[in-house]
Amino acid sequence: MYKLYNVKTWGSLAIHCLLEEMEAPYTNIWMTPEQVRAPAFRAVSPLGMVPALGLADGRTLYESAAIVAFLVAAHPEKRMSPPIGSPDYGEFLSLLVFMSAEIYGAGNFAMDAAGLVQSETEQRRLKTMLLQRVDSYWAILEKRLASSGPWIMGSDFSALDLYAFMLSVWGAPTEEALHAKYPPVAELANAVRARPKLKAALEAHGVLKPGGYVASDLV
Ligand SMILES: N[C@@H](CCC(=O)N[C@@H](CS)C(=O)NCC(=O)O)C(=O)O
Repeated sequence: MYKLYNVKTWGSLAIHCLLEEMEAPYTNIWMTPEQVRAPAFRAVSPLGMVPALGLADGRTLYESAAIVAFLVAAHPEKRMSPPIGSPDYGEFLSLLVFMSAEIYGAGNFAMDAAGLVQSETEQRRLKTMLLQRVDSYWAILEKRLASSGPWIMGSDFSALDLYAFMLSVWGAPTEEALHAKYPPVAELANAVRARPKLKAALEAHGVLKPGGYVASDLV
């Protein structure tokens, strides 16, 4: 039985959806931002971040890309990735790490501009540059979806689509603006929202419809 450390609309959203799609047994531990930031949580997740996934043997995994790569490999029969070790799986990993390290990473830095540079002018400039970078990364995903969609791995739905969906929910300046700019991303998000197994989780996160995520800092 897994243990998912989960905060509404945060980085645990994709893992929550993946566990639901796989019908994997797990205990859902809803946390508040304050609980995540409390020093005690660092014993679970060293950077004090979600997602974190407790394993049956007492260990805990952190870093969203690692958790996705682990879950799809631990449950290959659920076919949430190409066959492990295949060239397609290599491409799946490239896209997973691209989304987690680059899109998620740059978005996080944009939100934390005040923690990175001092003056407000520099903060605004850094945030603008990082959000432009994130936008250029969406253009890469859009191109892929437009040429070989509807899913990121082509005709096969996979964990990558849940991950991309989560990132799109955080779209800047809004999810709706991201959809308007990149229609294939909107189609992917709509298709993820239509998956019956995800209804309860998406409702619980408040993202069954676009616009459920509010980050005043991202504008
Ligand atoms: N690289 C990490 C990033 C995780 C991350 O940034 N999580 C955010 C929520 S989306 C968090 O827990 N932040 C802690 C905080 O805001 O105090 C991953 O991919 O799992």
